[in-house]
Amino acid sequence: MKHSTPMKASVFLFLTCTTVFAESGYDAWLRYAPVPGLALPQTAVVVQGQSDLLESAQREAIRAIKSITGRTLRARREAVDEDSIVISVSNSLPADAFTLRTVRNGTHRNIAISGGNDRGALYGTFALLRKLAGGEPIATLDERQLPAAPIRWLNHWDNLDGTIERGYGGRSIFWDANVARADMQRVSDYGRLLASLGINGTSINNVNANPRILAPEFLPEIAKVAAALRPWGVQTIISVDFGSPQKIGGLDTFDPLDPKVIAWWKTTIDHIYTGVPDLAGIIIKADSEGRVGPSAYGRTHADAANVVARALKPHGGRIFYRGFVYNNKMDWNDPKNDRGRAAYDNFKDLDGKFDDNVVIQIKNGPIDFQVREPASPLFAALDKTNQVIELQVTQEYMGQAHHTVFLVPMWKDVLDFDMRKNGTSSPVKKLVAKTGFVAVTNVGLDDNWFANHMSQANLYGFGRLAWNPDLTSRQIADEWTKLTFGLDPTVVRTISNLQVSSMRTYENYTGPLGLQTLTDIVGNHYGVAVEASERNGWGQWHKADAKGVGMDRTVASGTGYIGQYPPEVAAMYEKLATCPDDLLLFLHHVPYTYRLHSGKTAIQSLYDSHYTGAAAVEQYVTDWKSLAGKIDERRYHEVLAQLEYQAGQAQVWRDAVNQWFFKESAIADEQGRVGHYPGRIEAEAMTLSGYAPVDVKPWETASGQAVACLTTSCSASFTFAGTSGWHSIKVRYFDANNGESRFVVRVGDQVIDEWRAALRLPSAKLDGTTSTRRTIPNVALRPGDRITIEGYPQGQEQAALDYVEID
Ligand code: GCW
Repeated sequence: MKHSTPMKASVFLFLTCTTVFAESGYDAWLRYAPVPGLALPQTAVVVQGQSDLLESAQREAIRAIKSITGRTLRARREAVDEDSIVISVSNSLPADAFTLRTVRNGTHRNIAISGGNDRGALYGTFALLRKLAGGEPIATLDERQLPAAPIRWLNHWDNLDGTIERGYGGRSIFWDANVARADMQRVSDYGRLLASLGINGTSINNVNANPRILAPEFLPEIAKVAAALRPWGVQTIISVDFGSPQKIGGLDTFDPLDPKVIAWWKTTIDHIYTGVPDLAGIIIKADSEGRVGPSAYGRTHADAANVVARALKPHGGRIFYRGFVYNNKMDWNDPKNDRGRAAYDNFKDLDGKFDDNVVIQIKNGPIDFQVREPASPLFAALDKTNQVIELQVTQEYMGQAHHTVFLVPMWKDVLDFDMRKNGTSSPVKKLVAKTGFVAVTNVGLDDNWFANHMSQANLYGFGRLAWNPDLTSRQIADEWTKLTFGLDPTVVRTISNLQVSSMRTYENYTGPLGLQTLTDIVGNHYGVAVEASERNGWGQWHKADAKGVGMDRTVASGTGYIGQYPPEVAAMYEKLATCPDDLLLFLHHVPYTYRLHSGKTAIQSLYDSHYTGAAAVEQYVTDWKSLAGKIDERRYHEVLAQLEYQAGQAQVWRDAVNQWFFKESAIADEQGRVGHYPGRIEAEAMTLSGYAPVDVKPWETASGQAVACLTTSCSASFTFAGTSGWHSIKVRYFDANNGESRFVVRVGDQVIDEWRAALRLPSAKLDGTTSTRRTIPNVALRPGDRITIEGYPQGQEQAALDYVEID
C-alpha cells in the first residue's frame, strides 16, 4: 500500500493529460506528455546571448518542461545563481553542433547546453527535451553531437494557388490564392517541428515552378514565409522555372549563355536577397517531365546550373539542380531503352563542369520513389561535383495517406548500401554526407499534417537520419513512438514493431522482387494497376509476358544499366547467382519457374508475398486493438480506421496482382489460393434489384464484374449457406470521390450495419483505388438467413458492389 499515493498521482497526471490536451496529432512528437515521477532540480532556463533562435530555445524549454513536469521554470538572462538549464553558444564547436553536460557550478546543479552557433544551441535544447519526454536519464549528461552533413533540407511541392502536387495532407500551409497565407502560425509551428530534428532548410514551392515566384512584386510573399521559419533556424529555398528570363523577365530567350539572360539572373537574384537575405538556395527541375531546360538551346546542364550559381554566389546561395532528368516519351518497343539509365547518362560526363555552389540532387533510386529500387548509380559516379540524396517522405507511391508505411528501413537500405567505389568501402550515406540530405515532404493543413498519424514517423525519421544516418530503424521507431504515443512499454513495442515491419509488408502486397510499385504510374500513383507501367513512354517496365517477368538491365543482354555501377557492384548484380532476390526483377528477366535464392520459384514467391503482406496488415489491426485504452481515444480510433482500411486495400492488391500473374503465366498457386476464394459471393451472382453488372478496369481489380446502381436505390441479396455461428461479413464496395453513397446491410429484416462511402480516395472510377472493404464482425448467422446489401447512390457515385465474403 506504500506505493498507492504516487501511483494514483501518476494515473491522475495521465488522465489530466488526455483530457486537457486535444490529441489531434498537431503537436506530433513535440506533445510533451507528462512523465510521472520526473523531478528536475533546475528552477530556471538561462540564456546567455541574444537572438531569435536563442529565445525560441528558451521558450521551448519552458513550455516543454511545464508540460512534462507541471512546473514553470523562470526565464532568465545571463546570471546563474540558482539551479539552471543554461543555453549558450561556444565558438569551439562546429556550426549546428552542440554539447549537453551536467555541471556543478559552486552549489548549483546545472544542465549546460552549448551550441556551435545559435542554431546548435536550439538543437541542443531540443535534444535535451527529447530525452526528458522520452523518459531517458539525464542525471549525468556528457555528450557532443555533430550533424552528419551541412544540408538537411526539405522540399515542398506546393503550388502558389494552395494546391500541392502529390500532397495528401490537405492544402498548402504556405500559400493560398497565389499569395502567402494570411496567418503564418502554422508555418511557424512547422518550423518548430523541423528545428526539433535539426532540419535547417526547406523549399516552399513546387519544383514544377510557377514563374511568378520570381516576379518582383511577389518578393514580400516569400519574405513573409521566410520570416515565420527563421526563428527556428530553418532557411528558405525557392524553386524556379528555368524559362523564367523569358516567361517572367520579358526576354526573347532563356539561353543560359546569352548575356541578357546572364544579366537577368543576376539582377533577379540580387533583388530576392534584398527581401530574404538568408535565402539558402534555389532548386531547378529542367528538361524533365515537360519542364523547359538547356536542351532548348543545345546547352548542357552545367551551363544551366552555372548561370544561376554565379548569380547566387555573391550571396552565399547554392543551386540544387535535380538529377531527375529523363525522357518520358521513350519508345517502349526498343528493348535497349531504359529510363533507369537516365540520371547517370545525363550527368556523368559533366562531372567537373559545375561551379562549386552547384549541387546535383539525386533521387535515391534510378526511377522514381518506387517500393524497391537499387541505389542510384550516379552516387558513385561524380568525383568533382557536390551531390545530395533526394528521398521522399511524401508517400506518393507508398500508399499516400491511406497506408501506414514507415520508410526509414527503405532509406537505410540505400544509405547503407556499399557502392565499393574505387574498390573501397563507400556507403551512399558517406558519398553524400559532404553536402547532405533532402526529402520531399508535402505536409498540409490537415490536423495532423499528413492525414495519417503514423506518417509523421517518416518526417521524424528523415530528420533523425539526416542528422545521424547510423541510427537504426528500430532506434528511430522506438524514439518516435515514445514521444508521440507515450512510454507504456506495450505501446512502444506494438507500434514500433508495426512501423519497422510495415515497409516490407507494403512491398509484399504491392511489388515484391523488384517489380516496383505496380500502381497506376500514369495516373494517381495509388491503386493497383499492373499494366499501367507497361507499353508507354514512362519507362517503368516490368516486361511480364506469358513466359517470364523482369527488366533485363544486364550488360550482357540488356540495357547495360548494371554497367553504370562500380565493378564489384556491377559484377554482383550482373550474375543471377549473386543478384539479391528483392531486386531480381528490377535487374533481370527470368522465367516464372526460375528458382530464387529462397528456394521458391519466382511465381510462387510472388503469390506467397502477396498473401504474407495482406495477412500482416490484418495482424496490425489486431495488434492495434490491443492498445485500446492505452492511448488517447481520438488517435486510437483514427489509426484503427486507417489500418482497417489498409487491410482491405492490401487484399485488393493481393488478389489483383496474383490474378494478373496467374492469367499471364498460367501457373497455379501451389497452395491453391489464387483464383479460389471460399466464402466469397460475387455481387453479380446475387439477386439484384436495380443493380446492374458493370465492367471494372483494370480487370484484375475486381473479381469478375461489379454491380452499380443506376437509379436511386438498389439491393443485392443472397441466402447464407454456411454453418451456424459467429461470422464476419466483409462487403467489398467502391468508394469513389464523386459522391457519398450509403450502404445498409440487413440479415432478414434486421439492419446490422450502415455506412457512407465517404473516404477521400483519388479516383472517381470503379478500380483498384476505390475498391474498399467494410467488415462487420461477429454476426450470428444461420443457414438460410437472407443477407441483403442496399445501396443508395449520391452525387455521381453509384453505390457499386464487388462481392461479399463471409468467414
Ligand atoms: O514522382 C514524380 C511525380 C511528379 C513530380 C516528379 C518530380 C514534382 O509524379 O509529380 O513532380 O516526380 O520529382 O519532379
